[in-house]
Amino acid sequence: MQRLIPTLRSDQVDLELLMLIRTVLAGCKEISFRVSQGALGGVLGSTLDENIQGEQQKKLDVIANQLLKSMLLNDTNVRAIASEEEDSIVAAHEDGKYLVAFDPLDGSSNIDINGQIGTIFTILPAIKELSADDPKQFEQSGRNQLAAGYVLYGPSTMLVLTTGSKTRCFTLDRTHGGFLLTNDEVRVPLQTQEFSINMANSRFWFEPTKFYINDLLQGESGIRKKRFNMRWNAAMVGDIHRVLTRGGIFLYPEDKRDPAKPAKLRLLYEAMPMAMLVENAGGKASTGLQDILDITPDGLHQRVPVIMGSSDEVERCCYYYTD
Ligand code: FBP
Repeated sequence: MQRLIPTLRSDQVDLELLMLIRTVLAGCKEISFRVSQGALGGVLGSTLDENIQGEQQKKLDVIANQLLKSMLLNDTNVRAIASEEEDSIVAAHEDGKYLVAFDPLDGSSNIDINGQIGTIFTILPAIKELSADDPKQFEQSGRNQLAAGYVLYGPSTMLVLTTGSKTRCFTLDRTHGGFLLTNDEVRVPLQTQEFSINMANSRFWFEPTKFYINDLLQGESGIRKKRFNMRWNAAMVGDIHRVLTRGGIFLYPEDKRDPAKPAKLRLLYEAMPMAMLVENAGGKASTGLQDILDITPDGLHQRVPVIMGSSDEVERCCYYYTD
């Protein structure tokens, strides 16, 4: 089986970018080990602290963030980093060519129940004219991403990665500690009969979401004339992995729960990298009104509504938001 580095070399990926991807993955391998230790490693449970999102931090959120942060700040290719667990931009090397934004531990609510969790990351070019500590470094649209990926800590540890062309899957071989290529070209089926949304929020949804989901739930007797099934992992990394593997549509729409924060998922280190992976696998990623990759973030922790997956189904869903 082909290893990660020769696979990326065959894509003529820039050597420095390749080395940086290796740094990110070295952190993820350590996180994978800590996750697999669970209670034995004392990594379960919460801290008493809250992050800038107002969320109580899990011990593993902090451990994963610290691991990735220290490895990336030591990599001379890095100009600056941004993380879900860091209030603001963290400067690294003034002459670093790259920026890295990441969600160190996605699906935090699954940690204590041994559920699927993961690390999501994106790599952008550093803006030469700006200093390393200028938050405007990350005000770049998703079309500027040089690489995007996630590592899923599940029964096996899997890496899903794109460096601009294909979306590929690799599996961590624990015997020699390296990622081996297990799917050379991920393709999301155009159509699907599987949707993914937190139904518990339905009374807070805006009309377009209510109408769209209601039409799915009507199944064969409704306008869709076919039955739809539902899945919800409560971890975007797990839900998107299922969508990339067998198709589907994943939604985290805006709702009325908190008018100050109508959307939940973060653009820079959740929606943007996932959108690049899905689009490069032939799927579609939208807010309902525009492609997620066309948005330029105006803040490190900006939130956006998310609809992504099988392109025919996402297109159909977007009609409900544009009409
Ligand atoms: P974090 O765990 O990184 O904060 O991510 C947010 C998230 O857990 C997503 O992974 C997931 O899709 C969503 O929140 C689950 O939300 P809910 O708790 O409303 O089901």
